[in-house]
Amino acid sequence: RHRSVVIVGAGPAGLTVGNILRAAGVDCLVLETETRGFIERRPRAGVIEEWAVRGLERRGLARDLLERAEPHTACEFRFDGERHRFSYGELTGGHHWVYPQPLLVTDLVREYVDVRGGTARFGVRGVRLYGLDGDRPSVSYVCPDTGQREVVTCDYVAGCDGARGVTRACVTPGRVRVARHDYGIGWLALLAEAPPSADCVLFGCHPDGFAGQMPRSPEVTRYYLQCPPGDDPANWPHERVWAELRRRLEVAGAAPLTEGPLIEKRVLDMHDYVTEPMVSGRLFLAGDAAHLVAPIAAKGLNLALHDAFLLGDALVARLTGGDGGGLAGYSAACLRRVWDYQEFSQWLSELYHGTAAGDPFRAGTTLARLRRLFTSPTAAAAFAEQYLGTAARY
Ligand code: RFL
Repeated sequence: RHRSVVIVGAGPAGLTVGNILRAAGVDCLVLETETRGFIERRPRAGVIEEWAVRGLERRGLARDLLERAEPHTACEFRFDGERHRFSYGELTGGHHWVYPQPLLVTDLVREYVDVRGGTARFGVRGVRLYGLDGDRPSVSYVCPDTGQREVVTCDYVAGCDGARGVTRACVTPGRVRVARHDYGIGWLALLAEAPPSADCVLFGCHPDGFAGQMPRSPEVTRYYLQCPPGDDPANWPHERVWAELRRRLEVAGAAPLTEGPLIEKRVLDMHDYVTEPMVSGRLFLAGDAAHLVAPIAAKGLNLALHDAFLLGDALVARLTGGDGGGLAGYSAACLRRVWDYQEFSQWLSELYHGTAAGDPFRAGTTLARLRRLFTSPTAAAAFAEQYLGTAARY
């Protein structure tokens, strides 16, 4: 069997590429290790930038999102025992959208499979890629129903299988460089079955460690607590989590935190990588498969969508009009935004974690950086631009 494009991974990147291809009548196959039910419920990101929502909308993929997502126009820093509201909406007229990733994935799968008639195989095992340097690569996988290995030839492979996928390892050795950065910091990522404690994102920059709150829905709220990397979530029973969140987030004049049962508790080690170029022969990497950005600045999903728009459009131009310019420029066009967001995440990491580094000098410079956001309009404008992802033309 032959397909124009085989897409490995049904996350936001893979499903967006699939939808763009199907809208142009390009035949493709999506291969996913998990079940459809599982990916529709997997909790992760929730903050989507305005340009990304407009990109989805232009491709007919934002109908439900625009009906149900909440625009957010402010965040609040809490440090030195005080709250400091940062109204980036007032400053720039811009906003973020809060829309939980499982809802976005549910919309994208429905549109791809049920509306645009795309083919997807869920629950596959053992995906392998062959012949990527030739003009007829192939992909094989073990089909869950039969246990048989199936082989599909194709023109292009889209590697959209996330940070733990297999496609990144299939690049031709020596032609691709992976740049890595390790923050040496862990975050305990929590989902609480409780309404948000404040109407906006909270960043607690405390000498005992960072704590954050991100509203997800009226019923569910995400919290983060800085912890040692590799820490065991079992070290964080309910009482300890809420005591630590209160210590790091509660300040004078703010309502107490709204507690609730913790429905997710996992430790994320803060690290980044960037694969350069994001292309090897006929394999094009997109999203977390190509680059991981620690969730410090909530940028990963946005970068995945940016790649997917460029890759989907470039594949359509190549396969329907013979124009290979988009594919030739794909990696460089993605990487400009990737490096910009990586740099912002690194800058923001110091803002979040610097006061807890155990170094009075870093604590001093971090507090100066925090105060500058509220005393210098230029510093505030620069932060707002990067936070919203509107900083540069890429
Ligand atoms: P995904 O979403 O990981 O999807 C990859 C898909 O590939 C499948 N897969 C395979 N399929 C076939 N064969 C294989 N060998 C396979 N191996 C894996 C997987 O099952 C999966 O379905 O990657 P994609 O599409 O690149 O999307 C990236 C985003 O999911 C990710 O960047 C964000 O979730 C990061 N992130 C956040 N990003 C934001 O922009 N804003 C946020 O607020 C935000 N919060 C977060 C986050 C990530 C988190 N975690 C869990 C790392 C919060 C958390 C806790």
